Amino acid sequence: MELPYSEPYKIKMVEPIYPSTREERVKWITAAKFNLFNLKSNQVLIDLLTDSGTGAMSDRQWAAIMMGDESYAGASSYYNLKEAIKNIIGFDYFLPTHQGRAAENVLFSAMVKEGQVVPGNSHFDTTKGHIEFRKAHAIDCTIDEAFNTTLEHPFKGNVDLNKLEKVYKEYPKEKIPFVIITITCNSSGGQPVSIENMKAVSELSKKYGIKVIYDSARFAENAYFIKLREKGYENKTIKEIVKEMFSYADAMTMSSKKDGIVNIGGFIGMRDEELFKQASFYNIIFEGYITYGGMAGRDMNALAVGLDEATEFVYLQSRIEQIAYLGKKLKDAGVPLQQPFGGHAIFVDAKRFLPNLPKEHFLAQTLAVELYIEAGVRGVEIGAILADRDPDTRENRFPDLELLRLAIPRRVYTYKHMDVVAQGLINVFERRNEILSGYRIVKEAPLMRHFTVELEKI
Ligand code: PM9
Repeated sequence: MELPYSEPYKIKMVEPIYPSTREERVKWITAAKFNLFNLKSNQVLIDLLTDSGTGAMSDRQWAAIMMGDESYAGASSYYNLKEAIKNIIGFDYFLPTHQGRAAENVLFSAMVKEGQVVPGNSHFDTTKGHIEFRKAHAIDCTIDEAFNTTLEHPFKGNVDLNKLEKVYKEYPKEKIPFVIITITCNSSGGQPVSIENMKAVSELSKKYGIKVIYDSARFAENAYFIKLREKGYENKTIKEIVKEMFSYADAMTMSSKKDGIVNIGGFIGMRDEELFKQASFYNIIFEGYITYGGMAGRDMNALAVGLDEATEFVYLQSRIEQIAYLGKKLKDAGVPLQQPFGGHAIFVDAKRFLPNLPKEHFLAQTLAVELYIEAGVRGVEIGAILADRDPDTRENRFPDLELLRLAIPRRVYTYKHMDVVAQGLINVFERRNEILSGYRIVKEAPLMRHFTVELEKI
């Protein structure tokens, strides 16, 4: 009989977590105005709020930290990272930033102007925020299949080429600074984009003279799905697939807190020297000198190692299989999920979970609060609160997908933790008919309201 695989690491350091009672959790979440971002971390048993910056670094990464060069200019850590980006991703030019949205801020300052449109596949909220902050508009061109959570499709992150070409025909090229492809596509459920689709977007965009940018936070997970699902890639290494993926892009933004397996950091990768020069100007204003851009030398060193580790098959297999284990347990119990399972998270379909509640009750948020009260598990809403208001009409936007995301930090939790998460959500599912109302907003910020929103029970 074939042996099962196991995690390709053993644990050297642990951090205690504490259980709490249901009564304590009700008190804490009420004081937090039903916004899970307002909870203290010690009020949470299993924290699936995000997989961003929450991973466990390896001994190689900690060793690299000790070798960090903190010189203001020209640090060896910068050159280590530059070399890793060139070798793994393939871009000649790069700028470090303190995290992903900072990379967006710098690059978009150089590229996006008021009145422009930026097509893409379900732009992430910070990406959309940085587009709308510049009084430009994000246009969603994701394939329709992504919005039917019951449909099995190998690449639900794909861009619909007809939708994209419609944008290219409707607007002059001066109005479209670039198309942005998010790999994997977080907002549609951690779903991958195929190489075929990346290539087709690149060819179409070349025809219309439009640049292609990747939002690359989970690029390695995307490559893993390509290896498993796309014909012709089964025998290629993850690193070979990554190189090909990026060969179809002109530039990239990166939140290194995800597939860089570091706690903080980001960068912009570029092919074109002229764009690098323009972006460097904004990097110096917003982030720091071009050879550190908001990152400590030690963190750049850890990131160089993290990029290498994240693009190894055995690491990706253990990560993505753990998520699938959680997904399968929930699916077997009938919990409605986005399928196939995502690369970094399980996305629970709150519309199908709570079909009797009106959308104005913020279904995914309601579910997130219920799961926290049930089991001390913190997930995050990817739904109408996150979708924010329309910048023109200021009306609430109710997206097609109303999801509760359970994002799994890298190399942090065990299969036993997954059992607790699954049972907690299954318990909520079994009493779902007793959930008769959700929440209304009492206070919100003008942009990216989900971080600080205050709610009350309806
Ligand atoms: N994503 C996430 O949890 C962290 C912020 S919301 C709790 O999924 C993509 C695809 C992301 C992303 C962050 C960013 C921004 C850009 N693109 O958080 O600024 O998923 O490093 O990256 C989060 P930073």
